[in-house]
Amino acid sequence: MSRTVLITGANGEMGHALIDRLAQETSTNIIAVDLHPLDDQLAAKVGTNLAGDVSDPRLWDELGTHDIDEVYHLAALLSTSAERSPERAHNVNVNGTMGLLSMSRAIGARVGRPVTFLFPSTIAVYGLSSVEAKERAGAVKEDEHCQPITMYGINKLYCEQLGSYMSRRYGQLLDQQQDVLDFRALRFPGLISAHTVPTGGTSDYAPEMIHAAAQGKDYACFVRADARIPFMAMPDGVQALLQLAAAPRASLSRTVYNIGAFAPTAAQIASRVTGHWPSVAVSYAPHPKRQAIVDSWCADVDDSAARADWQWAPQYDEESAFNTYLIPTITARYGG
Ligand code: AKB
Repeated sequence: MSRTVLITGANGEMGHALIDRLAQETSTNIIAVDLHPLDDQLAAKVGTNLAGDVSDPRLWDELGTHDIDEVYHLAALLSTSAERSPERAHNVNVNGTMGLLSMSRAIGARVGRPVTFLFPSTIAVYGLSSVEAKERAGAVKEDEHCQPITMYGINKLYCEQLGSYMSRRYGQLLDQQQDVLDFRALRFPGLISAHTVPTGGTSDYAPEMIHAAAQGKDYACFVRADARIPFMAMPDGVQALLQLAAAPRASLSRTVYNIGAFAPTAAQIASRVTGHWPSVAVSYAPHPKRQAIVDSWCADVDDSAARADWQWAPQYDEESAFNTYLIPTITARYGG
C-alpha cells in the first residue's frame, strides 16, 4: 500500500538523510517543504516540492488538500539561531508546529484515519543548573530536569506537550470516535552526518571539528575540552524516526522518548579526530553563551523506555560511528 509523507525542513541535515532513505521505497510519495528551494539532487527524489514558511497559514491550507499519512516536522530554528532571534524562533518553532498539528488533525478527520505526526525534539529540553548538577545527574530520564534555559529548548518542550495534548484530544487515547491524530516525539542528541555540516545548533562543534579535520583544517572548538553531551550518527537518527513511526501504537507507553548512542567529551572527539588526521590541531576557545548552553544540557540520556517499547538500539556506538561511518565516508567526500 502506498503512503504519502510530508517532510518539513527538507533541505536541512536530517531532511537530506530522511529523503535519501524514503526515496528508496517506491511506495512512498514524498511532499517536501522548505523555506528555500530544494537542492537539485534532493528535488529529483520527491513527488511534490514546495517552498514556504511553516508558520504561514497559506502553506497549511495548501498542504491540507493532500491526503497525508505521516508528517515529519523537521523545520526548526536550532538552539544558537534561536538565541539570536527569539521571537522568530517562537514563530517558526511553536506557531509553525501548532499550525501543522491542526492541519494534520483536519486531514485525519477528512480521510477518516489518524495522521501520524513525528516530532523531532531535543536534549535542549533539559536544563541542569550547574556542571556539578549535570555530572551528578548522569543519564537523565524523560521526566527529569526539564527546565530548559534556551528559547529552542522551551519551544520544543512546549510543543512536545502541545502535540501530546492534541493526540489525547483528537486521538484514540481520549475518544475512539475522534482518532485523527497520533503524535510521537523523539528527543535527539547532537546528530553527526558524514554528508552535511549543520548550522545554527550548539552541538555543531562535533561535526564542525570532524569535517574541518577531513579537509586538513585546524579547528578552534567553541566549548571546553571537558564539555560532554550525547551524540548520534545521522543514520541512527533517521532509523529511530522511522522505527518510532512504524511502532504499533499499543506498544507505546509515552508520546516522548529519549534516544541515545554515545556521550563523549569534546576532548574525546578531538582525540579521535587527531588520531586519524594527525596533522590537524584542535584548540579550545570557549564561547561563553554557547558553553553555558552545553553545560545546561544533560551529559547523557536514559533511553530505556524506547528500548523497551519499540526495541530502539543504535547501530553505531562511538567506536563504530567514527571507524565505520564518519571517517571513511567523510574522507571519501573530501577526496581522501
Ligand atoms: C542544537 O544544537 O541546537 C541541536 C540539538 C541538540 O537539538 N543540534
